[in-house]
Amino acid sequence: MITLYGAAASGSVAVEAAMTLLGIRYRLVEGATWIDEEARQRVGTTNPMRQVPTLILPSGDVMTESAAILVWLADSHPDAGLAPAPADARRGQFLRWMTYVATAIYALHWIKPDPARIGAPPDLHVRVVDAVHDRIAECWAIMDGQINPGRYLLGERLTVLDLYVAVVSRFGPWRQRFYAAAPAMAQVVRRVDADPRLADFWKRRFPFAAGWEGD
Ligand SMILES: N[C@@H](CCC(=O)N[C@@H](CS)C(=O)NCC(=O)O)C(=O)O
Repeated sequence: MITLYGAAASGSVAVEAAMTLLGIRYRLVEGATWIDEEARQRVGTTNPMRQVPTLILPSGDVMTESAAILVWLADSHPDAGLAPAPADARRGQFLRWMTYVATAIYALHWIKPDPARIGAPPDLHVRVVDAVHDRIAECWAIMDGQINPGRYLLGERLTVLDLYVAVVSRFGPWRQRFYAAAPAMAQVVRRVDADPRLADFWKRRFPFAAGWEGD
């Protein structure tokens, strides 16, 4: 069985959502790495980046990087249609936006738990986090201006890109700001939030608690 180092309300939730849709059973090692040193140390024994999601495959291979994990899961289960196949005309855009979310947006979150990680003095931490949020909102807006969603981001079928954007857009600067920055994608993430196949899953792993969308 696959072992997943993950955490509620983290990027691992996108991977867990994909495994849920694919009917893949996994053993979860829970730990909020961004606030819990013990959780960082635990996952650090297999992933020196000390981050979730980290997967240990039945072969013993370690798999990290949310975008790569999502693409790999989708490609390993082609009948489920969670990614355009390599020969599909939408494949290029699929890879483009999976990589963009990982690099332009998700990677910035590493700064936020402790802006001293990029050398910012304590009196500037709030300003740094605000600037990170501004940049994330800008990157969502740029993506929104370049993508022409149907029911889902790449057309009429849900792909792992939809799961990825639905989850990462719940992080700061939170959904209200995402809706304003990315009105076209806003409709898609609301559809993914409401997917009946994931209703119980969202409740457990990224609950829509009061105020979850932010101001
Ligand atoms: N490049 C990694 C980033 C993963 C990541 O940033 N995970 C966060 C949780 S959402 C984490 O574990 N942070 C730990 C830390 O900040 O030290 C990926 O795409 O999977």
